[in-house]
Amino acid sequence: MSEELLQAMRQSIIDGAPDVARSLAESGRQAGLAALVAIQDGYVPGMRYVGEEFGQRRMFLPDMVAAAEAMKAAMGVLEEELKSLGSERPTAGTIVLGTAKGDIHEIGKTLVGTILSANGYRVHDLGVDVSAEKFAAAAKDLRADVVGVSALLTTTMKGQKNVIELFEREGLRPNVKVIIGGAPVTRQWAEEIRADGFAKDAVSAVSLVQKLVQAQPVREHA
Ligand code: B1M
Repeated sequence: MSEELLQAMRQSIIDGAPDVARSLAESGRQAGLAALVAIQDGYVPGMRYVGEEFGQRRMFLPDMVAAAEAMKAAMGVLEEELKSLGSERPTAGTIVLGTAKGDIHEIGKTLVGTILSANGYRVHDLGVDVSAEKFAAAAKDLRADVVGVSALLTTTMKGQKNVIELFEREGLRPNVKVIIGGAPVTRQWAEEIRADGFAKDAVSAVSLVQKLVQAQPVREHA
């Protein structure tokens, strides 16, 4: 049953069918299918397929837009469950999150934020197309422990580098860890630009943040 459901979820993204995607997410909830399984094994493979087909010019921009709408419809249902996964833990740390300058892909970044919130972190999502200056201002204002920069385009990965370089120039690095992620991002890129860490998906982003926040020195308060 759950294999069939996962397959239907994948297909609803390929078809760009928000109503179907939403109703399957509801069926999954009723059947006790974990939200993360629905996302990772149902909807995301559909997104991956659409991306590959787009790359091969067998699907086009409107298909990607429709797939994203379907994904967002499903996430609307599943986010409630993801948020409730978290316990009543005190805040584990403050995270500023956003997608790099010039990049409007938001689904993966939003998912990372939801899972971090569910794990007790206070997450400030700056949205998409965020400049290095905006990341720096938010990190200072909010006294962030970790700043996360998502990039889905090879051309916008340089926005991640810009954030790190600005943080270095402004002397923010000792107090604020900078992590990066997104489909084209690799460990090698993270090392090259001196990021504090890289996570390949939302679940590994949580363990990375946990490790970094635990290792943070105690801050001096002005
Ligand atoms: Co675009 N797009 N897109 N797109 N899009 C990709 C990324 C692409 C790989 C498709 C392809 O060609 N095969 C390709 C990029 C090629 C490249 O540079 N390597 C591409 C392109 C080319 C473009 C445009 C340039 C197309 C055009 O206009 N001709 C354009 C660019 C717009 C811009 O940003 N300036 C564009 C536009 C769009 C839409 C607007 C139509 C739409 C986004 C809608 C939205 O987000 N509201 C869209 C979509 C949907 C995709 C694909 C199909 C799916 C992305 C997605 O949501 N995946 C994508 C193909 C693909 O990725 N395979 C594609 C699901 C999501 C859950 O996964 O985002 O990878 P992901 O996030 C994961 C991990 O990466 C990780 O955790 C997440 C959850 O597990 N992660 C992090 C993400 N951020 C993290 C941050 C972290 C840690 C982990 O720490 C900070």
